[in-house]
Amino acid sequence: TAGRPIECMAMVARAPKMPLCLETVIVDPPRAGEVRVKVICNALCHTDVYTLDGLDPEGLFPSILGHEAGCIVESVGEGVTSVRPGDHVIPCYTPQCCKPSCVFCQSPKTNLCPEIRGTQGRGLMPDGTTRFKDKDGKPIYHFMGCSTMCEYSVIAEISCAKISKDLPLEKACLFGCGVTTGLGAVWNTCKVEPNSTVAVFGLGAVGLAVVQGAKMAGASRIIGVDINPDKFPPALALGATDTIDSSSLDVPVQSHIAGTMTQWGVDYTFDCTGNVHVMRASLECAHRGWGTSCIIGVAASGHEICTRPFQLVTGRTWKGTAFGGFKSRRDVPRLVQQCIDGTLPVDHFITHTFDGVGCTNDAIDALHGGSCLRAVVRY
Ligand code: NAD
Ligand code: AHE
Ligand code: ZN
Repeated sequence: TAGRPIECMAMVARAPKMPLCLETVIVDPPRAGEVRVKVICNALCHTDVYTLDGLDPEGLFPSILGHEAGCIVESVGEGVTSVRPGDHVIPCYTPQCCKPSCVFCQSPKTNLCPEIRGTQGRGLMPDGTTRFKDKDGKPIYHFMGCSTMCEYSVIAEISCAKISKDLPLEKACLFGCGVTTGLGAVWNTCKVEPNSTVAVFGLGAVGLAVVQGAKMAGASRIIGVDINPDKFPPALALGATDTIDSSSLDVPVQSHIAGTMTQWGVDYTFDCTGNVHVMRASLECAHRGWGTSCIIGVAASGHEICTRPFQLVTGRTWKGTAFGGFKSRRDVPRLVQQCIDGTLPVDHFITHTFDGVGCTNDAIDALHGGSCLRAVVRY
């Protein structure tokens, strides 16, 4: 197939708030610096649903969503040297160009390589064109530089993390977004120290990865907050010491944590909901004098955060993270290796599996159902 267009099945997001459409699409061969991959499985992240719901200011239609996948390289474009056909790769929406001239890749302080961010946000490959078209020849947009709700996709070489073949792609795909993000928020963005106290708002896959990462970092108290008590058993199993159903409180959850459960708040807090009111609560229960609150959740278009500046004057820090601060091509292979070695179990995140790209709407229903962490669709 190398060098030729591939006809295959994809779930196309035709319009906001509409179910995905199972369609035959044409996937063009990779151009210079690009890689065409066979998608073996794709896990659904809340951000896919958020974009499909029309909440992403960068959302485009028609597009092929999906960004948490396990893939095998099918063919490579001119000049590609870091991967070859047959390699197992995780597409990463945060690329890593590694150029000496990239001040972001050269800095240990960030993972936010901007090399292809402009075209990625416009649903295009780095040369400004798309590799997907429908049966009528009409272009379909890319999404987050990944577009993995398709049997084949084309991604930039700098977005491809090459991983060991020893971890089944069904598990490895989790490192494409949510699990990596939650762990990295704790380890890289906040650098949670042993004996720290932590609160986690939203106990989906991202929040539970924060719980798992905090436990591994040696946190002494981990408070899990959700409005769905079904999320408490997995949180407790991963190391949460307390759980709060914030919908059943008669005081603001920040006063309950900083006031009732603790005197001054907790050392680190994480928003894993995308709700700006929760982000405020999360900041306001960070410890007076030194508490840090990290925003992980993605807020809907037009929503903004607010708090009294006094919250910052009195020593709290508000920060955020993308992909947990991990440098994708360097760090994803390391996380996969930790999983193979048994020091980073991830099986508990896979609560649902489906067979066939056409089942992606079932995965969306599962995520809406409330008991789902990650639904993995095997193609
Ligand atoms: P999810 O839908 O599986 O989990 C969200 C959880 O938040 C659910 O358990 C839900 O019950 C809970 N929740 C909702 N409203 C709440 C409230 N008011 N108070 C407390 N809990 C509440 O989603 P996910 O896949 O775990 O993703 C979580 C968030 O992180 C999403 O906003 C997603 O877009 C974002 N995200 C960001 C990054 C990043 O790099 N920054 C990466 C992955 C995901
Ligand atoms: N496109 C949106 C925001 C979406 C967003 O913030 N995405 C996160 C990743 S969510 C993964 O599930 C992110 O890392 N953003 C950094 C980036 O460069 O996209 C908007 O508001 O325009
Ligand atoms: Zn995601």
